[in-house]
Amino acid sequence: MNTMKKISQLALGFVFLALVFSSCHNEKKKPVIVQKDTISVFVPDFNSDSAFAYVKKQVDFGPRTPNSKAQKLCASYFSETLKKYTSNVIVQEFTVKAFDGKMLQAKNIIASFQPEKTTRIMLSSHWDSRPFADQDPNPDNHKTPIDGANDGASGVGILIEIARLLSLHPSPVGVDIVFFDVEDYGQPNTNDPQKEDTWCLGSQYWSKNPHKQGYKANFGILLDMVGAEDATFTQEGISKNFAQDILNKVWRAAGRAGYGSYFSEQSTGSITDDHYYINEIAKIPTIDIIQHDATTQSGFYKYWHTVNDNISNINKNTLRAVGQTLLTVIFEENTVQ
Ligand code: AHN
Ligand code: ZN
Repeated sequence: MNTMKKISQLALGFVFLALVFSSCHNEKKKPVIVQKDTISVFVPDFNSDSAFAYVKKQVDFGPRTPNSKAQKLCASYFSETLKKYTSNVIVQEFTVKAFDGKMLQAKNIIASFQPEKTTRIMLSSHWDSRPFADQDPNPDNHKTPIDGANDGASGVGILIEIARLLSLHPSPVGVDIVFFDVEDYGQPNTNDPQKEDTWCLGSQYWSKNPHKQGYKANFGILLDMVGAEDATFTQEGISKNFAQDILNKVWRAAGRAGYGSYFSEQSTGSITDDHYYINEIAKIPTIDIIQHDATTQSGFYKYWHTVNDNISNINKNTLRAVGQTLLTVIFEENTVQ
């Protein structure tokens, strides 16, 4: 037996004993097999009431559309709230030109946990809401801004709850939480000639100008429309092309967390979402956890870009399924499953 092996087995024995002696608290510990020893890894409990309250708080500002007062107030709410959970909060301010020629003031918000750690996971979601309900069955609503309770606020609510938990329980790997602005001001699908790259302007900006020079994460997970009752998350095309191993990791974690029924092995079409630019430009392998609904024509959430994407259609069980899965990924990273 060589020296390296001896040291690693001793270290494992120590970890094992240390955890047995600390296991008298009623905290959740998941058994994980490492070589021949079973060790327990602490995974915090996701609080779905808390996450729901973070979703509602955003929606209560009104639609967070670019250049609106709600956008300003909600951005301040994010920095104030995240600063309670970490001292490393960066607000990236920029201006982008929309498909309609409008100049949009935008803010990406980044909260980092344990920035000194080199092994890092990046979690993201967009926080703006679409200024036009152009998929609403009633044409009178096509110019009405949406609440975006699911399309935007659900992912952000889950990530603020994770920020709260990371402030109480430091994770074994570093985590960066990124809220992208101006994802949802894309060109409507009309007969007009379609322009390129009109969606995801905030993530395009961040991918070309990361908040820290040379920023790297081992992998990324984007959340989009993660709050509807009985949602199914399928394996989306761009995620499969760039990061099949991360899909496997997250889908397995969902199973261990007890939420495998939300995560389907089915492969579905590619979606131009923030993760496309994170993969293509920033080169961080990133998946999109996004609801697929086989019963709608778009394949998206049934109230996607309609005035019914409001708080009454947000479900706490789905928020918990996604949140607890992410916590399992974060806290079991660097262990052998
Ligand atoms: C397109 O429709 C090209 N992308 C949809 C991305 C999206 C919009 N996600 C939420 N809202
Ligand atoms: Zn949208």
